[in-house]
Amino acid sequence: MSCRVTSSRILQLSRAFTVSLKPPAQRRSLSSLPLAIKPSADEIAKATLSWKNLQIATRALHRDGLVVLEDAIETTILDRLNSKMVADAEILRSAGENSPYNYNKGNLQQDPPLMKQLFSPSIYLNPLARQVVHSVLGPQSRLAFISGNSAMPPTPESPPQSQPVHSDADFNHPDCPFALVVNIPLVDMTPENGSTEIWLGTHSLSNVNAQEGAHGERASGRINVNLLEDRRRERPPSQPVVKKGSIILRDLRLWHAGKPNFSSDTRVMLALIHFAGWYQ
Ligand SMILES: O=C(O)CCC(=O)C(=O)O
Ligand SMILES: [Fe+2]
Repeated sequence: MSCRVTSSRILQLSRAFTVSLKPPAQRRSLSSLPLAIKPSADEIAKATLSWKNLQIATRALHRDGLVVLEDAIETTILDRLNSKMVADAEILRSAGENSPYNYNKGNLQQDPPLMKQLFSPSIYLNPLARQVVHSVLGPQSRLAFISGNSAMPPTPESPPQSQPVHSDADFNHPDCPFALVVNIPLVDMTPENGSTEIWLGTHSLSNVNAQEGAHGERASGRINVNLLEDRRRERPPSQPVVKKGSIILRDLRLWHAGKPNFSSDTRVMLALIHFAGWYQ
């Protein structure tokens, strides 16, 4: 049996490419806010994104380095985990200089407790997130890092407690998607409570030579300020509002920064890092 590429197939393919081959002038007007997908009731019931939404998510990750899936996790389980992690955060913070903080004491690196009562596959093995991860990183990608970031109040008005803009890929890495962070906020995230600042599209600019601070140092992966100013003119950063129940998928290379929490409640966000099967 022969396999023929028909002319209508060629037309379909060429249409698909026309969409992605935009001239640079059009690219400059891209939004600073992330693309958000709201799966339908049918997609949620079947625990499967439609091909259309999977395509939208995959393309957003390649173009922006980040995409949001809204209403993807039932919130009761998030609330229970949040109560425990907010209490744990206070204990971690009380260790002061010995607490596991990133850049500033108000930004804790905090692992979720892997207790049976607080475990849910919809968090750690979410089928919609896995579908997108597999689409971008390949089917044998693996979850290799389970942790979280807690933005702790109170924040002094001055100096502001922003993290330096950085890439979590603070080591030599391939120039293609090789790792995705699945971020799961346990509460609504807003600029008031320290929604992460994101610099869409910077994943493809990522290069360890443009960073300051070596891998393993507390303040590693900082992006050179001249590069930041150039990028700000082209596509400025944003601090999006992300509703509880959402899943954020972020290319590990993307520039971002933890921001001050001006609310009175700790903001916990899980960070589950997936690597391509072929990566090291
Ligand atoms: O907490 C956040 O919003 C981001 C924290 C972060 O990027 C980090 O600690 O590496
Ligand atoms: Fe980070």
